[in-house]
Amino acid sequence: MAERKTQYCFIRDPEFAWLPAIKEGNNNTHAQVKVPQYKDEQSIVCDGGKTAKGWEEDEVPLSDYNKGVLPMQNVNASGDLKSFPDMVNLPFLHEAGILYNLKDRHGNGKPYTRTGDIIIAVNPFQWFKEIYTEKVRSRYARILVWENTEGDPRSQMEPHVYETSALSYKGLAFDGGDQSILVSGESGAGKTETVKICMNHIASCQQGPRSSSSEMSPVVQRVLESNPLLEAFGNAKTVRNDNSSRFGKYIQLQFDKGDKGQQEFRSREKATCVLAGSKCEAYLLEKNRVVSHEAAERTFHIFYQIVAAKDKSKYWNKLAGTTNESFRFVGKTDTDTIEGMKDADHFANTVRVLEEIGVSGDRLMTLMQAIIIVMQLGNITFVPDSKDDDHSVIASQREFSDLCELMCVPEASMEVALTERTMKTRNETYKVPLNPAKALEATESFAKEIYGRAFLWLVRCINDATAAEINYKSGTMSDFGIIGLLDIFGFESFVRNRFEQLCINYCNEKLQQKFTEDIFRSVQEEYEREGIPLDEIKYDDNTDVLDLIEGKTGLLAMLNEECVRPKGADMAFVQKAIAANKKSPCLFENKINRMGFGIHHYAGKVMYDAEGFVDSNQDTLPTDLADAALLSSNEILAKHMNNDSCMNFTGKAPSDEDKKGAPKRAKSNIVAPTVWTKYKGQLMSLMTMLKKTNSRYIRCIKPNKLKKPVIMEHMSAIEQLRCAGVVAAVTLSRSAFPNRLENSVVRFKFWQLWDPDRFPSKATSSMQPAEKARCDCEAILTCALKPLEEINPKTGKPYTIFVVGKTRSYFKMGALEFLESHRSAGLDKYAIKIQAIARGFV
Ligand code: AD9
Ligand code: MG
Repeated sequence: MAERKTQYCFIRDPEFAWLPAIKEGNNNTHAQVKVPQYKDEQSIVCDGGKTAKGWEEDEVPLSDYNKGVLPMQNVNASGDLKSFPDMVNLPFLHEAGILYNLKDRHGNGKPYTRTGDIIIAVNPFQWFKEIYTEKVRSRYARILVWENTEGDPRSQMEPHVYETSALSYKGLAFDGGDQSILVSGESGAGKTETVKICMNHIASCQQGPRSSSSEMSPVVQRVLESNPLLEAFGNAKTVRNDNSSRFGKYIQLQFDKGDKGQQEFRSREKATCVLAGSKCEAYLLEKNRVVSHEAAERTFHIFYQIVAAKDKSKYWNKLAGTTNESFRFVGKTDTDTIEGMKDADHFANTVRVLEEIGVSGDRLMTLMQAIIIVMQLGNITFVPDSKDDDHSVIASQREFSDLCELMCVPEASMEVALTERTMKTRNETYKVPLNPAKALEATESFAKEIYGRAFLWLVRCINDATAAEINYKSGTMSDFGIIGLLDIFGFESFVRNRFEQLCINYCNEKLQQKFTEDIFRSVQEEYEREGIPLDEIKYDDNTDVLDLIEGKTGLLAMLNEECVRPKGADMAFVQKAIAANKKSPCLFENKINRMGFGIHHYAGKVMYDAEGFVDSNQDTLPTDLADAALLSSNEILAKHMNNDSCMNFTGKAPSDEDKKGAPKRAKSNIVAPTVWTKYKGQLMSLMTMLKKTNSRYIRCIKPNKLKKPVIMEHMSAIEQLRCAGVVAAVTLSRSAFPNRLENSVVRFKFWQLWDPDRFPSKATSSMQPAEKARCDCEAILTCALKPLEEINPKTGKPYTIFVVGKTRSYFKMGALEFLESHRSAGLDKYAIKIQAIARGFV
């Protein structure tokens, strides 16, 4: 019988990243490749050329094989692509294989896919209620937490984020160590929803297999309800997501693990690992959104909620009759409904939950009035003084009087604070006037600061109401464990990237470093389990980029240095940073824009525009405004404005000694740590916390920008997989042996390439089936891959082409392709099957 020459493959495409194709007529230099003509997104299905007229032919040089053509092996007899719930089982685990596997599952209503221990969650943009039912929830908890099963029970279950939550709970309850779930992805990919799904599940896991969530304890309820509250104040509608979190958060669920002295809780029957509270840490609230947002977007939800509230005049009588347009910072919006609920109804819910966590009466008034003060600040306008253009006067007198009344601050003090700036040098203190533009800038930074403080105040209130530490310290709780859930902005690369993007990407580099270390560890563990030598694995880490950012002469140090110079400038920062990091392979100059620079991040190149870096990094409130705030009767303004902005990153206020030694800046006389210093401190403590936990990863993918079901945009999906480190993880786990197959599959597929007389198997009848399969594979592969054998001149021994582990066989590049191409020579697939059955291999 003639040798079968048709092979399925993926070919690179500029528009669709990879397209399924058929490779035919293999000669030694070129392959004839058929690709589908119709590049219509919806019509691309791997139909193995079933509709022949839809395919065109192309000559592809075989030298391109590794660049432009990738093997596709998971095709069934009718030419359809077979998808795998766990991508570890994909024989060829490359970018194209991952893409089409996810696409196929996404198209078939399966949002979750596994790659080893990582869950990839493709946002379905439609709620599949049936996969989140009580029954499904308790099934995952029962099988993964409570039942004693042999082997990995996940192999029998559809991948789900419930397995991540269940395994985390199990890890904490039975193995004892703290756990974490790190969720990442771009805006709108589904991070926040995923965290909520996991939190709900964890809260129900503890109740054991038999109880139902209708008996939810008040602690659990409070912990779960703190989510919508944070969303009211920290989320906003953006073009990418109607309910976009404009801050990062790390929620630590705290569990009472029972008596420390007794280890009994580790046994399933007596497990007492009960959710006792939670604590939340917030990162990088997007304060700029308070003062401006794109026309198609909105500011934070709470502003619309207050304006829409039926009883708004309760919080300030002058709100009566106002609309969104009455406030410059709020303005026109094309929607009054978020996640299917009207702003007014959201407000009623916000107030209900606030009251539940103890923010009621005067405290509720304090919070709402702080928000209204922010809104009112946006209505203050300035004009030049008729006598001097450099001075400004308040133009919106009535609005201003209302503001002062609301703040309970004398008008005269407030006016001076908004229109003048106090400067201090070593020997004297003097005031300089602000022109209208500068006065407006000061007003806006005041508004941003008040909002930021109100948000942190709220986070503190939530923590006070939900944290279990108080019980712990008071002795009612003796051992205390944690499952942390991280919902943090993914890697960002826009047309124009600013200081905020650098902060976000720095955070992602830190997390990537941990991710790589964890993946490396899991690969090590797999190899150990399979009995394979470890010296084969090599991987690239991102130490170079982290050095460039946080090293001694790195960007962070250079920017901070520039911020304490009297005339710190963005341009000087760029030039110094470039000069100090000439040797860094990750930094590059922007030849066109001297204010620009580029960084080779792990996820790709990003060009930054340093304009505004020095200012953004300072973000300190002028003393005049901080002092005016102290006069206010509103607690958020009076107590929480000044002291926190002077916190250094260890959390302590700087000592007088610190202040003396710190360089003075003419622009502002507050010596405060920069935004970056504080942020770095926060990240360092986050990383320290995470390092003490056993981390699991969920990578969220946004399949399309239209936020529509079913559609998968290839280019963007691949980009996200790369940014999420999925491709890197796969590359790392497959660096030594790119392809793998289960031993039983190897034996079934390739036995006909075996000459048992020349290469006898060491299997004996007394062996267990797995051991037998292993021995057979050893013999089959030694025989079948003989033609590829090459001698290493240094050792005189053959190079390794394959290794047979306890359950899987691992192949070097090209070996599996070789086996596949020789597999069916001389036999058709039915004959193979019949003979395999006859030999007892199936
Ligand atoms: V952002 O960085 O905060 O802008 P997230 O948090 O990644 O973003 P979010 O969780 O808010 O995205 O999800 C965006 C939208 O996708 C939600 O409002 C839902 O409409 C939709 N979504 C997310 N996850 C699911 C899901 N598992 N099933 C159905 C989902 N829809
Ligand atoms: Mg979110």
